[in-house]
Amino acid sequence: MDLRKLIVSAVLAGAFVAAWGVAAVSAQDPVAESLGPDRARFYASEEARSASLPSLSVTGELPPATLLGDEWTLRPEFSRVQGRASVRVAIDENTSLYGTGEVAGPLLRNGTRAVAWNYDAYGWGGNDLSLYQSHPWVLAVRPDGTSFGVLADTPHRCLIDLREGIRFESSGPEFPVYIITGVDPAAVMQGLAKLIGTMPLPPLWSLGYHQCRYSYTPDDRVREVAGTFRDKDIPCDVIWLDIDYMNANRSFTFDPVDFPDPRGLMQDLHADGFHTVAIIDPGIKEESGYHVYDSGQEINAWVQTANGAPYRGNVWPGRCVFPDFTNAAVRQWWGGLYGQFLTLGVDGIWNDMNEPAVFNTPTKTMPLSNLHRADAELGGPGTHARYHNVYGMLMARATWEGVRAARPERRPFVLSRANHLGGQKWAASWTGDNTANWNHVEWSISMTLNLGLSGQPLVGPDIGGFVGAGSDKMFARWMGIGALLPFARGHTGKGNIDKEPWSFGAEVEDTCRRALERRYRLLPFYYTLMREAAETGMPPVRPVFFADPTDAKLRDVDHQFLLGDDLMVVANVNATGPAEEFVVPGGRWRALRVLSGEKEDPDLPRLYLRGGAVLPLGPVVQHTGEISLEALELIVSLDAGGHAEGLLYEDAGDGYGYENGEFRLTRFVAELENAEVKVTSEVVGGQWPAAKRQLTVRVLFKD
Ligand code: NBV
Repeated sequence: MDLRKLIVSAVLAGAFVAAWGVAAVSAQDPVAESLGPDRARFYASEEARSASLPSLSVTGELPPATLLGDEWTLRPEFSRVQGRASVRVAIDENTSLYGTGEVAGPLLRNGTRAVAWNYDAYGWGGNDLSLYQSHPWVLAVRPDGTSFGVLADTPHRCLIDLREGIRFESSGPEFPVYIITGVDPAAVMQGLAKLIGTMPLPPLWSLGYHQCRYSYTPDDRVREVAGTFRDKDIPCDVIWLDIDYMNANRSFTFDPVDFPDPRGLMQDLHADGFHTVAIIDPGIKEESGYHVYDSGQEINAWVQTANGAPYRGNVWPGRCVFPDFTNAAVRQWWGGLYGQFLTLGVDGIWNDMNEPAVFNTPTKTMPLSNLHRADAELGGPGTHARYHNVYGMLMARATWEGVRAARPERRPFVLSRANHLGGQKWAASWTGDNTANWNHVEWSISMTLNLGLSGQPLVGPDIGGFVGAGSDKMFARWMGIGALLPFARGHTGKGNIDKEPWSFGAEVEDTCRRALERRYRLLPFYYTLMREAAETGMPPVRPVFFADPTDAKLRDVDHQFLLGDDLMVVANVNATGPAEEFVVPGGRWRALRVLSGEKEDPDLPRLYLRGGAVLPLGPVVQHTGEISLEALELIVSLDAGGHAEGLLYEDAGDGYGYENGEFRLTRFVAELENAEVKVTSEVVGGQWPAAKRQLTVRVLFKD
């Protein structure tokens, strides 16, 4: 049914209906549309609806809207606050709020404010309202566990005020609001994924450990760091090249003196089982003769000032112009630049400074009056005020699409500092320039969780801290935690002390080795969770309240998290230990010591396996290229009924064969029968033949 017609006829019928004592519908009344039993969309008015531009976040296919029935009780109240568009959704008492993207501080967001505005927040702390990414989205969990989510569909600067209910206030035009309801938070997360899409399945190597610093240079230092991992038997998959590999900070170039033979370097690294990720910044040096500037100039690729001239701002290379990623031809050109670059053997791409950050301006970005020549599908030409928050996301999109086109047989891996709600389709995230202190160790967990609850599953912090030195203990404990988060990368800033796993002496080195061996043993499980995230939008790392959304004591737990549904991590987030008190969700949770090495290491998080779970573990390897699941260990933790089950997803680890059935999804079931535990396996998905392998089964008996 055409909703517009329906509303018009309702307006015409208004006077008549009013005579019967029912409110008349006018063009100024809010519009409420149903998009199925658990989704609704609201506009401030019919006028606001017809003026609304295409969504930059909601890209999923939606059914035709129908009129929302009275049974739908969650209704946003639209108003204007000091001239700005504001929307409030009331919450019942004891409703817990989460999400809101990349926010510092505790997991539970009730009583907080954040401003969705991508910002170069170097050295950020707990009082910063805007970090690098923007996710105008809130997940609400009621005391009985039923849940809903509210999405403010605006790319404009937007306050998210959770001091009294849920309120969004934007300096842009009126915006639509989506509300998703669900029986529990997981159902809402899956509903969100239907609106904003999911992360594509990442290559397996990107789930290994990554080592970075600003910067490893010259090339021999890169080789030395890589070689030390192998010499010391510390697992690692990826070495990163930060900006000093470039020729005077020019994106898509290598320094001819410090990196004279990039192809040779990548070959050596590959031969040793490493992948490399190289940084690419959006600020392009304004310099004729530089191939990126020249080719961009030919298509007039740059964001413009209000007068239509190319906008110039200073970043690392000096005076720069900035590609206008809102324009398809520009994205195509930018994507094309990777063709040549990747032939050098670079495996993944890191997009930095794409808020976009600009030096020497009070706002640290470009003027809001700058002009973008955006595609009609994105809303057409508009100011930087509209496109600021999606600049990084669209850069990541151009990168992802370019890398995919250049190497269609492999899965792109892109990391982006700036991003926006829905941007998980094109890039993974890290939490920017954090600081080596214990707050930041703890926030590594809450931020990863809240980004996961905002649609971004592949996230982690700079393990060890970008700013400041920190202590030995802090580094060891941070590695213990970071090794269990989805994106595991050690990184630190220029001039800072060394922060490789061996930089803090033998004891810390041992802890780091154990932490990373754990991660690698868990990779079969982690990869299975990543595939679930790609399919359904469920984050691989979940708050503990997901284990029982009705349990009030699980709602504000900051130093624990779940991997999938089955593995609970209890972390050490301060200098003293072992881990402070922790909460245990209902059911059985058994200590999992097999992943701790011969002796319990108090600096590593403790692990607990849910009763009812079968956990697949691989062997210790030095990098993902060594993984062969011929030897697989199953850890069985039976529930009270003597039953347990678990899933294992396997495929080639890269490429797209899995889209044509070249994968295997196996369900393992364990049953206690007459004092014997019987384990069976069944292939439940994919056309890869069942593997012949050596299975070791361990049953955890102690409660
Ligand atoms: O490229 C240098 C750094 C990078 O290491 C860091 O991770 C980014 O967040 N980059 C910021 C620019 C300079 C920061 C001081």
